[in-house]
Amino acid sequence: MFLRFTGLKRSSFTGNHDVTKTKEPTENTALDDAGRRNFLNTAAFAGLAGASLGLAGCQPDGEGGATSTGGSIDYGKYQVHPGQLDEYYAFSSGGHSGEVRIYVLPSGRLLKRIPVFNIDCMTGWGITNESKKILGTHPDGTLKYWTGDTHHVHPSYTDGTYDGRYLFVNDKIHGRIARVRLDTMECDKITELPNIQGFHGIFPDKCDPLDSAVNYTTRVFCGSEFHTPLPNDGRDLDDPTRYSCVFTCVDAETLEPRWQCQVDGNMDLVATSYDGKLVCSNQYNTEGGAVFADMMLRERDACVFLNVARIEAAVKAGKTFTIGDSKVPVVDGTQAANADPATALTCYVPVPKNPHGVNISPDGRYYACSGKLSPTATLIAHDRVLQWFEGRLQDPREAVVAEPEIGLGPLHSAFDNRGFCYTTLFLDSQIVKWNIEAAIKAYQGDSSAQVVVDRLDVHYQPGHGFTSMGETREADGKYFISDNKFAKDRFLPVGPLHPENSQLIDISGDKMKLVHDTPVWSEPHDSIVVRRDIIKTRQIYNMDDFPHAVKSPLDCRVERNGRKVTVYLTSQAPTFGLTEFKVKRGDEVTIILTNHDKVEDLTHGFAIPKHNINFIVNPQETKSVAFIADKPGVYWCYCTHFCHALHLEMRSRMLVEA
Ligand code: K7E
Ligand code: CUA
Ligand code: CA
Repeated sequence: MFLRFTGLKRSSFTGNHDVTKTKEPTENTALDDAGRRNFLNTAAFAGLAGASLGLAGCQPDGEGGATSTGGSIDYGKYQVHPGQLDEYYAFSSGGHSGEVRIYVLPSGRLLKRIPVFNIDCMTGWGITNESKKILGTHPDGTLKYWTGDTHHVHPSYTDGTYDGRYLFVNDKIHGRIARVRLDTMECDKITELPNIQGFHGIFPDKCDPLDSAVNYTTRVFCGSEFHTPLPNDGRDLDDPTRYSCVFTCVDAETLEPRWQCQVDGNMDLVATSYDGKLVCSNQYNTEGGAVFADMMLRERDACVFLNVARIEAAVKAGKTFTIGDSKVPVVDGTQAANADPATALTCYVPVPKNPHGVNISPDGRYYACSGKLSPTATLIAHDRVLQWFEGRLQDPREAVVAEPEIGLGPLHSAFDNRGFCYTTLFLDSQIVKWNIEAAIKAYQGDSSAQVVVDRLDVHYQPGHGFTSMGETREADGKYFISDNKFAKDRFLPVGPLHPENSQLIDISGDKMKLVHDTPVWSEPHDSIVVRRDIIKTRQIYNMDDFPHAVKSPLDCRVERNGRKVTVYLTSQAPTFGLTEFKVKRGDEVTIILTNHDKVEDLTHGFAIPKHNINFIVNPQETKSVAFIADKPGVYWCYCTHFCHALHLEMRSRMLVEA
């Protein structure tokens, strides 16, 4: 995440934010748009937070296009009536909750939370043996990590659009990548990446640059934000000039790293091209600063592009090294080693100060890199980056084809299917809609080009913004979501911790229309909006997919092997296969539970008081738990998931002998 500008926009928070009203003028309106930009363009960046505070109330209507106010909106047309289904899934990262969420649009209803890097006592994630194995344990069976920080979710692609197979998600804290199966909406693999810290941007490739027949995701690219000593084993602690970062390519099937590429600077967000040839990441800390003031020294940072085919050729040719104990081959993508375009693995395109976010347009032609500390977005042409690698450009900066001024604090951009880009403006608390071709013309000197065509106030301080199907070739230009970091007065107060505000905006017309606010709890960073027909889920599991399934209620039993006791159990509403089972104090107990119900939606739970056991089994699913029965007594194992009229009666007894 970017810097939190504490105290920001306090004056505007006190205004009236009813969508039907325009913003109220505040004390700063005297400072016009141009003056404001110059102010931010001066060298006074060390005082950025203070400067922003001073600008807080400035609410210009912007050049080109007055601020949309909502106008008269037929809210009824976005309603999803009882019994009706929504049009889109939104898969959302859960930030430092460590989970992934599924909500649906246009209603904004939350359907599911998918535990990934966190522990969840409803599903038993982090409690069952199966989930612990995916999460990773120490030799004694305890979890290695039980915290996570998910920022970006991106599904697998075929032919430049979502194929409904997988969702990939990052863990910024511990540098892990996870995969969620989209048929069950459950995490099935997690890998901890070597040699990195602060794994932030993640993006699957959209086809294979080496094999034109492979038009689906086979790699997932992972950027690391924090530079560290390599290897990070205690050396060079006090010398940040020796810290570095590597970019990781992970195999989408095995989820194992294929290669890494060392780069100068850091990596923030990641975007991949539609032809598989390039992957890029915006860099806000090309300075290699260790404190925030040092990270803002340069007027320009960069967007680094990796040439995937060249890197994989170098890996194949063994032009690699390794770092510490890691066996993952690493190539040298630093600027010094890649000055010659004819052989370069990487291309560093200069972009203004501390960019945040990079996204590719659905036609595959442009990358939009947001300015964050510059009021601009930088448009980089895909074919021109390729031309640099062919030696046809003098300077990587020539790959930039537009750099419109769009407003203050641009963070993330999304696209429709009509040539418009929508960028979140964190400091302005607005979404700005701008025309890509007009921006290119304006950059070429056409002063009549109308770049910014609309602005919409959002509430407040948007981070990510994303459009329906906008990260695919099938962008449909219907909806934009503004994920706002502050909600302040938009919902009933719930104490000092506020929810965030996910705002649904209709972008199908000339003017953006704010449709509704949906509260989301801390703290999604990014989401993707997927057409519902792409997602095909299972209704029940297949018992044969579980090697340890207890195939028949007649197989229910207790087996003892020394101190190890295994309890084989089934569930079928409203009973468990054993009404009681006996163990001895100190036994290492494993319970294997197979749900024999075949009815869709018939999930059972299994909880054991005083033993921290709590999990669910869905229809035809098998799960197991292991624990020490260390307290003599009677323990009612009960069904936690309301399943039947006799749900409360659905129990078994664990009898622990002294
Ligand atoms: Cu919050 Cu995508 Cu991690 Cu920007 S990042 S907001
Ligand atoms: Cu089974 Cu409730
Ligand atoms: Ca910088």
